[in-house]
Amino acid sequence: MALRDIIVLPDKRLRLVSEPVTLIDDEIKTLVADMFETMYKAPGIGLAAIQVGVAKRVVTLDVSRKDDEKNPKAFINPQIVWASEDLNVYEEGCLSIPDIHEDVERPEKVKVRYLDLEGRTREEDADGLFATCIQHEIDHLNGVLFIDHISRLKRHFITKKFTKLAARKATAAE
Ligand code: GNR
Ligand code: NI
Repeated sequence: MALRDIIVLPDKRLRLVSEPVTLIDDEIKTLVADMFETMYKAPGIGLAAIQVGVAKRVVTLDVSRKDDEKNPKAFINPQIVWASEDLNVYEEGCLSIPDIHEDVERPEKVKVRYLDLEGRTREEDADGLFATCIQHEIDHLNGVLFIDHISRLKRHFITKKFTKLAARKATAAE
């Protein structure tokens, strides 16, 4: 297992549409193990493979509370097959957009279809933080970020902040 670097805005790879996994081989299993390690270390409650620079439809997630037992879940090729009409607002953050938190409205409940690590098709009902997080992660697989769900004005200033930050870091490195 190994920690991987998490890419941050304005890295253009965050806008890629990730490719479906066709074979769950050792490379995918290593990727999943590395993603769990990277996610727990961050710490984060979810991670999409593109956040470690791999454009494959792989997600890790653990929304268990701090004092409870760990509940690591891996989703290969996840898709939302049903979403409730009722919506929920949750203050979201993203490891690829550090230190920014904004309210996002999404369906309150969803049904997710995915492959487990043995390649079996599974379905799971999600609500609460789990529903919010899995939708946030599936967005990543489609090149969508939570700031795409907030006002244009806020998104504009957040994008600008990270573009400036990257320019400053590039200059400092010279
Ligand atoms: O760690 C994370 N917390 C979080 C909080 C509210 C809604 C979504 C998330 S996901 C985020 C980790 C991350 O960036 N996953 O892509
Ligand atoms: Ni994220």
